[in-house]
Order: sequence, then C-alpha cells, then structure tokens
Amino acid sequence: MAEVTFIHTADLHLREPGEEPLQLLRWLLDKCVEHNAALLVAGDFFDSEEEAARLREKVKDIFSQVPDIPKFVIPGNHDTGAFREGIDYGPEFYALNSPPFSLGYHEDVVIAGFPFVTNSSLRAQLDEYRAPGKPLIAMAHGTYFGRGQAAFFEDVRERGEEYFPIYSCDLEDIGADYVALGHYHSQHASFVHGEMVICYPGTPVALAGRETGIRTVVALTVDTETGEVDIERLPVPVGVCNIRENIQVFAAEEEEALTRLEQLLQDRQDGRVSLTVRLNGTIHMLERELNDRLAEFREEYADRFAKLIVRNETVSYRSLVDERPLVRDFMARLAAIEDLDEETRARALELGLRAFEKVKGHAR
Ligand SMILES: [Mn+2]
Repeated sequence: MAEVTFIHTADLHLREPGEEPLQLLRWLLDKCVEHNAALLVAGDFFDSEEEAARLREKVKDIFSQVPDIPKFVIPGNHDTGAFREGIDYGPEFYALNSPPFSLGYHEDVVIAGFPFVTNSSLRAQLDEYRAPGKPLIAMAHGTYFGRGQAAFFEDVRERGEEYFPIYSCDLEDIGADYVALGHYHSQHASFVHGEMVICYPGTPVALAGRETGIRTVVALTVDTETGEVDIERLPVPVGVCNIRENIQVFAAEEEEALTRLEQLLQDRQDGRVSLTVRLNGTIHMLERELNDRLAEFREEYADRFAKLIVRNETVSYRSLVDERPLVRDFMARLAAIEDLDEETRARALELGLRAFEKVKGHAR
C-alpha cells in the first residue's frame, strides 16, 4: 500500500506587519517535514498583490529552508497576480496559475489547480478539461453550492466577495479523489460526495470575529492504489481563536447558571482564546446584582484569555414573579417537567413570563 501525504490549507491572507504570518508559515512547513507531506494552498496565500510584493523575499527565504518539500499554490481572489511567471519563491514551488487549469505532480498523485478568475466559475474552466489520470486532487478557490450547504454562500456574502461558484456536478466531472477548496473562512468543513472527499480547511489563523472555533489545517493521505483518502485536522498553535458560548439562565436558578459560567471559564482558559459568553434567558435576581457578579468573573478571569467578553442579555421578571403566585406556580411546574432540555425549558419560561406580563393588571 502506497500512501502520499499532503497538508492542505487556504486563506492565510499573509500581510505585513508582524511576526505572526511568518511564524504560521514556518509551522506549516515544519508539519510538512514531520509528515513527509507536500503543501497545498488553495488560494489567498497573500492578502493582496501589494502584500505579496512586500513579503516575497521573506516567504522565499522560509520556503528555501525546506527545498525538498513540494509546495502547490493556486491564486485566490485576493492574490490573483501574485504568482505571475518568473516570480521566484524558491525550489519545489509550483504556482498552478494558468487558467483554465494547471497540472502539478507529486509522487503518483496528480494535482489539478483551477486558479481563481474574476467573474468566472469552475464550470467555465472545464471546457477543455479531460481527467488527467488518477489518483487526483483538485484545488479551487470559490463557493461550494450544494443542498444543505448554505454556510459557504453566507460566509462569502457577508464578506461581500466574489463567489466563483462551484457546483457538485462540476466536481463530479473533474472526478477527483480529494477536492482542496479555499475561500470559506469560518471553520473547517469536510464532507463526502460520491467517491470524493471535499474540504474547506477554514482560515488557519482567525482574521475576523466570525471565524470561530479552534483553527486547523488538514493532513490528508491518498492511497495511490485505491484512491482512498484519509483526513486529519492539525490544530494551529499560532494566533488567536474566537470561541463563542451561550448560557441559558432560568429565573430563580441564576446560581446554577453562574456555576456553569465559572466552569466554562475554567475549562476554556487559554491565553490564545478570545472568548465571548452571552447569558440569555430570564432572571429573578436584580439585574444590577447579576452584573456585579459578572464583573467579578471578568476581573478574575480576564488575564487568562486573549480577550474575555461576558454579556448579560437576560430579561428580569423580578416584580412579576414576586407579585403573582400564579407565575411562581407556573415556574415550579415547568421546573418539574422531566426530560425537557434546558434551552427549551428556558425558552418556554421566557414566553410564559412574557405572556404573564402582558396580562398584568387584568384579573388575577
Ligand atoms: Mn478568498
């Protein structure tokens, strides 16, 4: 059994200033050495062509330190012109940058790179395409449109960038074993379509708050006899990651929610994590009292995170609960219902309290 390994990432958006981008690049290449893998960058290696010009010498130096590692890169919408012929990024660097597609080779695996083209689509670049043989990896930088896959489209729309649509039928025509995509930033997403493994690795370092969760790159192995692909996510030890959590609060059980908050702060404490916690639901406690308690947590935990935000988005129903026995009875009954998940219970209480408030002043 012969296996060939690659490390797949995309959307590094390298830019000056700072050491972080170069640290990321060094780490990536170290991983390639460790896994005896070739590097695949599925677009937007640089944040812009200007940044590419600024960073070129430094990137070339880092690449040249691992002259034996093959590096396959396609341009994305941010760095379309950064890999024009003649630009030297050192040995074993392959820019698959000639539209409609360019081929690269590593051991027995063929890499078909579809460079980003403005106002185009993957379909438009398949006219002259004939499957170049197997096993095959396809690389493209664009937006996958598929049933139940609205997240990719939403992410690109939020950033207001071009789509470069990719449909599953286009990928079927390409017939790859692995499809290395880029352009979707938010998080890692991989799925199987027919015989293909399709993967967006997400940005390796969070560039914006909407990119949540731990950042990873993908190590994939291709079995050159069967075409079978295995993927593994490698956590990136550089940069900050954004974690968002919600805590549901149930009126008169605030202490329980605060215990969960404390547990969360302990579990998540990490100098590289930017944590946002939202408290939703209903409270009986005075709002000021809850805010004071949250301020204490912030004070205690703030320096254990890259950034810590704790938001009180609860609604107080103190007087309603205190003045109306019927409301307390309703709450007790709701609390007594077994096998009701916490979010549903909190939501039911919220709706119930809102309704009680509306009829306030009417017959008791
Ligand atoms: Mn992009």
